[in-house]
Amino acid sequence: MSEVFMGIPKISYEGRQSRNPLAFKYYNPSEMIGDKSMEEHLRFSVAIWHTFTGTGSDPFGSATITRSWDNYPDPIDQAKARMTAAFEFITKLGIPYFCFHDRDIAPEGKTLAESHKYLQEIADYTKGLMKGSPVKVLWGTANLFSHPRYVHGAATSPNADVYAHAAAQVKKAMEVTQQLGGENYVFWGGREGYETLLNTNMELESDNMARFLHMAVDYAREIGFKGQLLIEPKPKEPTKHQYDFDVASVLAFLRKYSLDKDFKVNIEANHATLAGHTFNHELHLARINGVLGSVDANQGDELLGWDTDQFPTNVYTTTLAMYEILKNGGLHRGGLNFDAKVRRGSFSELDLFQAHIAGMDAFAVGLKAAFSLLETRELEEVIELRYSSYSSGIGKDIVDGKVGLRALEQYALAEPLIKNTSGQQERLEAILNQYILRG
Ligand code: XLS
Ligand code: NI
Ligand code: NI
Repeated sequence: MSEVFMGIPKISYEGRQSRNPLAFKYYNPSEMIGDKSMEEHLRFSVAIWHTFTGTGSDPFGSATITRSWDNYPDPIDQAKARMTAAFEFITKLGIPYFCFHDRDIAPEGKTLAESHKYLQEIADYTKGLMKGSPVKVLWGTANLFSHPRYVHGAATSPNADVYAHAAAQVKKAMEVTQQLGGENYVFWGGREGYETLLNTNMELESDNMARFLHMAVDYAREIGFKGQLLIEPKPKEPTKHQYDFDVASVLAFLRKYSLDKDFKVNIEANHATLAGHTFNHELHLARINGVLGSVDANQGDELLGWDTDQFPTNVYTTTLAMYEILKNGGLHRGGLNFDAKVRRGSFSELDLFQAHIAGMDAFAVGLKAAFSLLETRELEEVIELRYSSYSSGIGKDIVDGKVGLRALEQYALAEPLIKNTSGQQERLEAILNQYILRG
């Protein structure tokens, strides 16, 4: 195979003074941060769909992006060329993982059997590329939203035939993910939601979704798939109201249907902001509930209300995200998947490299700042002190479950001196800036 990204060398670390657009300024894979290297902490991944199938089209205009690997009349040849290009790209960036949907890597056939056959052929081809390559699969998933059959959803479709088709697609995608050694399998509820309650049986849809996920858990066990199963919350888009709205809704769903032992969440920054939360709010909530599994590393635009899927360059956000991830003891089997697309105007292949470099550098800055913050415990100490009234006296009795309303009333009737202290938000924000800026 001839080189696709001609003239682009393996990207290396040159340090913050570098002006080389094709070098890392902060991401130094082998640099030790505590007892792990940056590479081990960050576990980056390339999203095949955005980076290798994105065309830049939007509701107002057609494609602005043509890729050199898209020039094949035969869709199977094209799929192979795309995967070959992806491996060169991922290797040149020194990224350890990639993520895929079944339909990004292989074309849909005229029948389900044909689709399965195509997917298997590309999976076998990919397996060949993986031999002797350090590139691995972070997660696989099934695209249950693009084809018109999924117009009313997949696992929440009112049409049982569609449900069955979706189940067959998940079965095959899971098998392929396993064959490629995927470390996780993701369920993002593409069109699992509703447009209007006037035509929707939400209770049945929700029960059916749970049945679907139980079948997936059973099948994963049956074939010995050891990867972590993940649900990716998103509040809206494409449907008006997506069922997996945010981490809190997903937790309630998992607990209601006894799926909480089998699933964790894959948190996407832009989905958090669409839900009216910060990225670190969603990571934090997942962490304290033991379900922080993986991350779709992107960012939205504060002025736009949709999933812009931009590359993450905001170091303030990456620092707060890495703070949660470090407190979680890392992402374990998960990683930081760039579910991000270059802007429509950034149509060159060079832009693809620069976008990933920008995202990797932003997370490297975030990692270092967050690590130092945790090492000095400046924020941790403030928080501990703020809640210290629960370490002794009446507070400890509350925490230990020793008192009820009667005992608390008695305590309060004695009118102990109530003395609140400042929350010091501005000082804490300034401290955070100090850690980011000394990078
Ligand atoms: C779309 C989602 C999607 C999932 C994978 O908004 O982010 O890309 O990550 O199906
Ligand atoms: Ni995503
Ligand atoms: Ni998204």
